[in-house]
Amino acid sequence: MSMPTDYLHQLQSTDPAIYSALRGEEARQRDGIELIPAENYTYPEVLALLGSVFTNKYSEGYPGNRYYGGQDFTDTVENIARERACALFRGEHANVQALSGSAMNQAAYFALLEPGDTILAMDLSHGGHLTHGAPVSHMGKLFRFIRYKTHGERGEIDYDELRQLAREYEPKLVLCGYSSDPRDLDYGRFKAIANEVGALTMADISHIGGLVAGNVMNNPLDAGFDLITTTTHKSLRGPRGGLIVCKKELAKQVDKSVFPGLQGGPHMNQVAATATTLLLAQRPQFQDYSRRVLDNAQRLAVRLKDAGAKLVTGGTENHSLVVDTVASFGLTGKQAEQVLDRVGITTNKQVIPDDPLPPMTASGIRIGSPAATTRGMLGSDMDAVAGWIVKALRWHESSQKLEEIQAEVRCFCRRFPVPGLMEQG
Ligand code: DSN
Repeated sequence: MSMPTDYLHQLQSTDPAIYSALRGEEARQRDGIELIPAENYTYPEVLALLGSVFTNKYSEGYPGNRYYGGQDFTDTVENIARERACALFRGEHANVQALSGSAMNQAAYFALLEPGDTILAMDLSHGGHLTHGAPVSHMGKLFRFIRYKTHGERGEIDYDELRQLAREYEPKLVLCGYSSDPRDLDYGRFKAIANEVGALTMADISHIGGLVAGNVMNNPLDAGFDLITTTTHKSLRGPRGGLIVCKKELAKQVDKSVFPGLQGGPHMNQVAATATTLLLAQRPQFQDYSRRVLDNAQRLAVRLKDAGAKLVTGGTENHSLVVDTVASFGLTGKQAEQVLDRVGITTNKQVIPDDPLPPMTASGIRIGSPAATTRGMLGSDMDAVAGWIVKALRWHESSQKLEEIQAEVRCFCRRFPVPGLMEQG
């Protein structure tokens, strides 16, 4: 299946500047290795639905109870998406309308809390997300966040410290989940601590949503969590968007919080694409894919460590890893990201725990395996990728070396088609 080509030809004559940028982005995605852990290559079916006539439709409200007419088909797709989300994550109720991750988390907080309430959440530099209470985010201003950190070489959560914080601050919500932490979490222990102080439990599994759906990582709902949030475009491979899955008793307040509390009309092209993503995530092939994502991340971690790189947390239990580039190569995260961009390997600068450098410079880079795995790369391919990363960062002052590596990367990428691209180069 390919993108609707007639639309694209029309675009070429209507808006050549945007058409040419689109072609440029296609080539960038095709000719380089995508290692940002939050990114992926979605399915051709999802690209088709995102570009479909569902984008024309306003659907404020929920199936069977909308503010506008003409909802036969939108109701069908939203009901299917909700049912599939519940089945996949073993939840009782799902809201599939959040426009993306930040909106999803904001809606979840306002479903459960009043402004000023206390939330126990992970510190940003230890892997938490902006919406988990970073002082620069609106959420950080509206709620009182108490932050826990990771500890030791393995970067683990100290659950005794967490319990002490919970007893001292009596949060109304215990929040776990991360955007940059290579470890799995013990949701049972989070839940037990929350129970002790009468707090609700929420897990933001945005990064690992696909890995939980693929049953290769723990599911917080199995441990009795009240609510999970996940974006749909990361390890889950779907469209940009957010899902909230929760207990039945929270259904009404969650739905009211998303609409009309926070958003207006949902993007029904995105909801339709989410429905198809959730169907595809139920297949055994998706479980195999999820397992390969973990295997590839571990292989990358081992090879980078063998080559002398220092990994924050020393390794990985999920799809991602963080390299301390200052300690390993004498480069800031920003410099390392730029060097790797030059050879066609895309990563992102990343703060490390209690980083002395600001986020736009950072002491590390974040690397992840979901996108490369989607293209069909396996363990031996990860050996080559790790080799190029280390060579480029070591020889960053040699333009000739960087050009050689870029040529090798480009040639390597031709073996791995990008799903949904019309021209594979
Ligand atoms: N931007 C996403 C990430 O990179 O983790 C989360 O907001």
